[in-house]
Amino acid sequence: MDGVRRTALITGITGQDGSHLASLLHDKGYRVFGLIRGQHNPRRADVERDLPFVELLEGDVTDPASLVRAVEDSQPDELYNFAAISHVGYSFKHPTLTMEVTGKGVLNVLEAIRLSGLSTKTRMYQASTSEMFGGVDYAVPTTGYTEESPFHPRSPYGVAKLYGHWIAKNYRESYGMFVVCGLLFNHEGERRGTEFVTRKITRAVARISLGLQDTVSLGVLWPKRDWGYAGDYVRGIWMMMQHDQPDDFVLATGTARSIEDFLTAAFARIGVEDWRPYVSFDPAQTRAAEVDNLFGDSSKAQEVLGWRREVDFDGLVTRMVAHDLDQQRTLNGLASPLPPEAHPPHPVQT
Ligand code: G4F
Repeated sequence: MDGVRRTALITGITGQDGSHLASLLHDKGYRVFGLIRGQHNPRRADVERDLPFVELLEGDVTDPASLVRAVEDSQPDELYNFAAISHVGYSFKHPTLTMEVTGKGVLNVLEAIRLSGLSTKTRMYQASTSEMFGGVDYAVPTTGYTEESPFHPRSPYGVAKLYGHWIAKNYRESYGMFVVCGLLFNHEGERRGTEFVTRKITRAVARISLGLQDTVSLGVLWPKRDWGYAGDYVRGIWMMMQHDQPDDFVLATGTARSIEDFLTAAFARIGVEDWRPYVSFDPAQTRAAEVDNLFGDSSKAQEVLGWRREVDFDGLVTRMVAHDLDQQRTLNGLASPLPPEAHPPHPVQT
């Protein structure tokens, strides 16, 4: 830091990326504000407990006036827009709400910066996503999707994110605003919500191992995703915002693995070779359209920003299962037989 304390405003502070980024920015000496929704948000207490240094401002990305107030009150040097309905399956059930929050919410954030007269001061990060690439086979490059690949979203979530991506780029081009778009492939970890498949699996594996649960119900197991560690990706996001030019960057590992692969790796951590007896099919977890195969090429972020991931797939699965074993033991009053080396260090790496 240059001696002047920088200020950041994070929307989506209750989510995985908001949480990781708040920790990272706090460690770097930032003053951190978080936008929190609703009068009685049950997750407010979690943020106050886990991230006590975050100054909470009430507001909602669907409420433009509340955004203007939050931006004026915090005067951020950097604004990170993570607020979204981020569950792809949920977006099929609530497509209109998804467009309001995940799509139009981006426009509201951009306008709040502009109307507050902070277009030249505030840098903005827009959380774009690999879901925008979607699933057309002919478009899958052999080395993975890049910043130049065509988009073909396959869900209301993906379509809403694509609107957010283009309106962010439009404000960059039209008004010269410093708006960065990160095209992040799936990123997981101990702070991931249990509604997403990786954490649903690692939590279930821990509970099955401890005799707290017999099976886990999942949707289709063949889709492939490019799974990285959220702490690494949030560090990449911060690096994008420190670059001298606003730009688009892919963050990915470059390797696609199926949900079956993830199950094999997770169950292996508790000594189970054949996971099939523990997994049942739940049609409610399937989607009206599926994305078959997503993997990205992060060469640009590596070359331009010097970004590297530190946690590989095996390391990711190990730390998630170890964390969930620990957490389930604590929640259920069971003794911990884990040796110290099984406990991963603090998840955020700066
Ligand atoms: O874990 P998922 O829900 O993640 P998905 O759909 O890839 O989206 C995540 O990553 C995106 C980046 O590409 C983000 F933009 C997005 O916000 C989110 O973070 O599902 C992964 C795969 C899908 O193919 C899904 O059909 O797992 C399959 N799946 C199978 N059974 C399941 C389940 N997904 C969930 N959530 N729950 C299941 O029981």
